[in-house]
Amino acid sequence: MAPRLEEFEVRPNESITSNENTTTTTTRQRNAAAAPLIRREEAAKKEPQEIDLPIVWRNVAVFTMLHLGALYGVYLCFYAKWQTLLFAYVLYFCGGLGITAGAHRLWAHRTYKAKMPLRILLAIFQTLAVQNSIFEWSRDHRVHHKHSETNADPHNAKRGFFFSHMGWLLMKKHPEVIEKGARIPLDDLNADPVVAFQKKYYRLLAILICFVMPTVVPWLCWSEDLTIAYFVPGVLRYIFLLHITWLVNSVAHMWGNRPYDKTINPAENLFVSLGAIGEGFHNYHHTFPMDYAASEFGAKYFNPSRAFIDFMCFIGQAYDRRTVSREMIMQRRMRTGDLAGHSHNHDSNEEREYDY
Ligand code: ST9
Ligand code: ZN
Ligand code: ZN
Repeated sequence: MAPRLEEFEVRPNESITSNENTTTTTTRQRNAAAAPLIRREEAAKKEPQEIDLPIVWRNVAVFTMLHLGALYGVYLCFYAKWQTLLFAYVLYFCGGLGITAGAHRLWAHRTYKAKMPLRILLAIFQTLAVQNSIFEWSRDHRVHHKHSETNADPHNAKRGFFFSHMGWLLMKKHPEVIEKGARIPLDDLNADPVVAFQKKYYRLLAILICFVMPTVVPWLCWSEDLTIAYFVPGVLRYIFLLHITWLVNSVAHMWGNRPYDKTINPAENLFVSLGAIGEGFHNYHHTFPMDYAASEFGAKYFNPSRAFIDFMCFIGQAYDRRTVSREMIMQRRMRTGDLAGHSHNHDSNEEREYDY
């Protein structure tokens, strides 16, 4: 029988994979709660990596074409009107919010609740990013959290930088992704009519919102050349946002500080966060996935996605933001992380007043 959603959710004092009971990694992570920390390098040695899966040449061809198109888009930037460049940036930001505030924090982790108009807006933004439907994105992401850095992780960072960055989209999924993914509760996603509608018409919506609209708007509104409109706010903006998102799976799973949990790969990476509008604080996020801010800090360290959710709360479109108390963060740092630099990082003016 499939587990209930509540069983899948991770509480702050639990290891990310605390429901798992089959892999060496999980045993290690569970032990980490009580025993001295085992080094990540030691754990890596214990995990056999199976990488002999068929390449999907269709995807290789499509991504090659898109990347060539994006390069042409870079060249065309020099000939684009300023309105077109601004429009491309706005689309990048909106698509980013569709991933961070939408697919990630709202649908995959349920860190806050959103009313119907906001859910529709975020679904449009998420479609603009063309990173698979909300349903598929959230399903893969839940599997990623529950089975991080194992064969069941769709973009297992232990299979190397390229695989975790984009290689995982160019080959068949490891059977364990599908097998263990089938046990992940998805009832909430199936029950959301916005998610269901987007899933049903995904291909058509993706073409219209991600490629047709960005091409037609500059052409109609400020008489931009159609080729420039297609390659700059269309293809280049799309590929750029993809790479920024993928950096979270590759760079932020390899390099950075680990103040919250030293036993896991995800790290705090400010460089990634700057592009990923507040999603580079990945050690915090994997330790406390239920926090809507996906970071211990707000405005002090660039986090526009959190500001967007706060604003939506202010205008009554979002509510029930979930977060973690300072006390809990400190306890966890003492148990599995470290307190180095804490006094510098701690922003005493920033209350975590929305602790519920
Ligand atoms: C893209 C996604 O780019 C990017 C996600 C990034 C995530 C980042 C997370 C980081 C945190 C957030 C940070 C945000 C930062 C944002 C910054 C913003 C400024 N569980 O998939 P199929 C089953 S997408 C359970 O075909 P194959 C299921 O029955 C880019 N079951 O597997 C499924 O059927 P269905 C654009 C699962 O054949 C069936 O298996 N998109 C699961 O091995 C077959 O599934 C593309 O390029 C699961 N997890 O093919 C598309 N998975 O779905 C690329 C599968 O009908 N994808 N099943 O239920 C593909 O072509 C294929 O998936 C494949 C694998 C070739 C990769
Ligand atoms: Zn991750
Ligand atoms: Zn996440």
